[in-house]
Amino acid sequence: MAETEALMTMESLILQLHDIEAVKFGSFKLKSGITSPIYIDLRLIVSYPSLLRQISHLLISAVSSSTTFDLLCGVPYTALPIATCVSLTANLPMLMRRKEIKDYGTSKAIEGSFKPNQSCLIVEDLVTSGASVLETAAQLRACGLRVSDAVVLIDRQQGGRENLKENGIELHSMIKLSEMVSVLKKHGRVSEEMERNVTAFLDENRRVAVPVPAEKPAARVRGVVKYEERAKIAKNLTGKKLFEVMAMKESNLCLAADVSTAAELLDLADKVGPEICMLKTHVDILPDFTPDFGTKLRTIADKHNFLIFEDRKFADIGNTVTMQYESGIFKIAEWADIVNAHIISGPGIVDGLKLKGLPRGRGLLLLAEMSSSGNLAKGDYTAAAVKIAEDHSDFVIGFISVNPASWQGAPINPIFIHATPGVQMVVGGDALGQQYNTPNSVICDRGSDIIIVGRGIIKAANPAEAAREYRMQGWDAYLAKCAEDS
Ligand code: 5BU
Repeated sequence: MAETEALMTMESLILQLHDIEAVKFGSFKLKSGITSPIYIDLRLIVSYPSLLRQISHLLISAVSSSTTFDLLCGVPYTALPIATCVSLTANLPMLMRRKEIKDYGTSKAIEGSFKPNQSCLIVEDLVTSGASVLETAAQLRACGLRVSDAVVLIDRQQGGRENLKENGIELHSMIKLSEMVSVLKKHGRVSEEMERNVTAFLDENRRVAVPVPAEKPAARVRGVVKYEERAKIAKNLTGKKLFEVMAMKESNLCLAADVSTAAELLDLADKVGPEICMLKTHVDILPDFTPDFGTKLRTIADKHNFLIFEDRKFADIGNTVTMQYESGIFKIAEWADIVNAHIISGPGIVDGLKLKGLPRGRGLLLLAEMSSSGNLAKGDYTAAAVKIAEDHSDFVIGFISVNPASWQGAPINPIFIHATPGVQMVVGGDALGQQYNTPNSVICDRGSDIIIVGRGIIKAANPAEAAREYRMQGWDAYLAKCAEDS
């Protein structure tokens, strides 16, 4: 297409969007929280097939000249019809991303047929900060797909391009907001004053940060102490080491290695090892457990520098747990750096575990909250866990918690670490009561330190790649929390 012809097409498209009232002027609060004098609602285009066709032709021409892709995926929901048209016109197979994970059926976040390592183009209608594109990219990457490009009809020129670039994605945009307004001005659709307003607005809002997810629990975290500082004040050797490993590996990711055999677990530990600060086991689910399991896992943990956490959830009286911890088939105390315990039986359980664990330099996490729906660990129960931890801070290294930022009473003591299960890239749950929050929500809004991820990683086509994505999201959230607090 000649350049003038392309410009005319663009102008005509902008005017048509204005005709159908997909572009509005006034005062609008955007998803990112900022107030804008211009609002664009592309959901309307589904009612105008010829416009939809023009848009998809334009999007294809923008990318097909430079790179080729194996697949495309629209960002839900407005871009889905656009992506479908692009897929049909370009004969490029399409994937669909779910925003919510179903708790029945296959629970897949990405629907469609694909193979790991295929390249996938993201199709979006409008980009402000780029947050929605990044969410979709994270899901695709977690499935082992390569994502390097996103094509968008309208770029609001508010940092989306830069935010995406920082995440390895090049943005191809058809229409920039400033161009759109000048075309509308040229054709007498907006006043000179409105054009000035929009230009001033753009100047003031060049970089909109990627927002935190919409669901916001009680309180934002204040008084962030960096992991390396907390390593210095932690009283327990294992707690200290955990903070050090996190700072050194830039990882606050714990893998919940709930696979079906010990052989599989050891293989997974070696593959995902570089990405994690801690690996969590349920040793009693492994049918091929042998006494050398601990030594083998320790070798891998030492190779990749992560800690081993057996999620044993001790719950009995002090005397019984000493035996459960040290003896039996599993001899947990011999190989697990960290174990956890319910406080239902009272502080004696900590005394019992400490008796066997402290001489070996081990650490204990107390279950102050749980991730499953309807659980009873809240209020006074959570407060009692904090009190027991304070009384045993030589052995207790922290908590299993879900929303420590909302805990009433004293601020969170930075010597204690918070590890949170129930983490996936999207909010949702499973059919048996598990509830998921995103890494960003867990670290930034809920005030936790470690994301514990199981099925989000082990069910991914490429677990190592998925772990890398979770590590980056968890770490970015931590950096954002530190930056916000400074
Ligand atoms: P998932 O696949 O990411 O849902 O796995 C979560 C893991 O964390 C799994 O091993 C649970 O046993 C563990 N877990 C949990 O999900 N919720 C809790 O409150 C506690 C542990 Br404590």
